[in-house]
Amino acid sequence: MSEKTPPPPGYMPQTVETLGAYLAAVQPLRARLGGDPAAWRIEEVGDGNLNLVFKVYGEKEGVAVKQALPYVRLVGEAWPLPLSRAHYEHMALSEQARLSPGLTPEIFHYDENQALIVMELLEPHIIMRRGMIGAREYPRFAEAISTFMANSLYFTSDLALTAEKKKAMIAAFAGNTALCKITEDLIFTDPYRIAKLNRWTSPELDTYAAQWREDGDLKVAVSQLKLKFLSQAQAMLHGDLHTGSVMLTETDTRVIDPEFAFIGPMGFDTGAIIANFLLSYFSQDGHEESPGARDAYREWILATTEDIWTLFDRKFRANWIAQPTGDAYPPDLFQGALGAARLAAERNSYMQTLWHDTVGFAAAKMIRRILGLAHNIDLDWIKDQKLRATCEARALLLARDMMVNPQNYPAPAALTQAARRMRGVTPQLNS
Ligand code: SR1
Ligand code: MG
Repeated sequence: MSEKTPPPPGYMPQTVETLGAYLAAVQPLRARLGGDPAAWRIEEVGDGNLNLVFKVYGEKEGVAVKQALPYVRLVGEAWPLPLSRAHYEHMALSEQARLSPGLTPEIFHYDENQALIVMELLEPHIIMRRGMIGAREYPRFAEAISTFMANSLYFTSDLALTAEKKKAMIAAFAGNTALCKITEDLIFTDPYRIAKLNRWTSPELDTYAAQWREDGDLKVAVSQLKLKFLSQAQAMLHGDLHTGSVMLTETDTRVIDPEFAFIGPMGFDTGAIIANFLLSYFSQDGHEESPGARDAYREWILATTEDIWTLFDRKFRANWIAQPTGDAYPPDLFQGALGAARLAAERNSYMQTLWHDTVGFAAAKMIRRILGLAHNIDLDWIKDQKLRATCEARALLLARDMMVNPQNYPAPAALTQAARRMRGVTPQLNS
């Protein structure tokens, strides 16, 4: 848990009663919203774990407002959390917007002292996780998220940046330690030990939770991933790239909420999105109207999982080939046909390593959503507890194998095939 640092003088958490006056005092926002501020409609809609989120509707336009609280909203004031996360979010959002235009919300206003960002109101977009619970297909998503990841990861890596710029970026994000610590604890540590905040579907999954705490191979594997997370400053990460951090329609995708941004291993971001697709896949049994009713949707999820990686891989390599501007792999060392062939082979090896990291980090993210503090509504909303535990146990079993035996998953098709097989398994549950 973070030390309690007092909020800066003047910091005030907004409410639906106070926000109108705040926004009306910022002339460009007042003009954007339009009309009489007293008539603006304001709703608090935050359903995430950390912050306040408001929708504000003026006579002309609407805006979204996100404000950090000095504590973790999910847990309360007993868990202080620095407001500086809004600073890192703003910095990451600005960089992501530059690298992937049109794939993030536009920022209209940032107030560092209030830890408050005013941005584009995304409507009729919805949170992707909710759309997937409702079996909605998003035919453009793989294209959009692969572009977002290929650009934000490639162009902030040593493949694209000079060492000087890369080190400046590491320094700029180095202070986001409290948010990194949440990840270090909640994803890489707590699910594998007795921790006060852990929870799982009990008693059905009690034996799994106990086995996961006793599993030496798994604890070594997750510790290796944690070490990568702690030490591998590969690129600027979103840091929390799950389907709750995406708002979209069938034709427009936006990535939101990069407050966990820092310079870390790329597979942590690519793994996050794959993990959440696999969790959605396993959860569909708990949401379908009758057995088999969502077979086609399940196949859409798996096909899209494969597309996400395939498109990402293609775009990342294309960036590398077109713009090898970084200090890594200096073009001078790879001249001529022989040099080009060596570099091409090295690119293959780099992407294979990144895929294996993706599989490992995806596994860690699946396990934390089932045995740790913060769960996903994809699974939590399954009312039939036994059915929920069945879906969760399948995800746990696949995740364990992904983490301990990544060589079983040389390509995305091997992963999706394993998911299909695992769905056919009837797990043992406690009663
Ligand atoms: C205490 S914060 C729990 C989780 O919420 C965020 O979305 C991150 O995933 C974090 O791990
Ligand atoms: Mg978030």
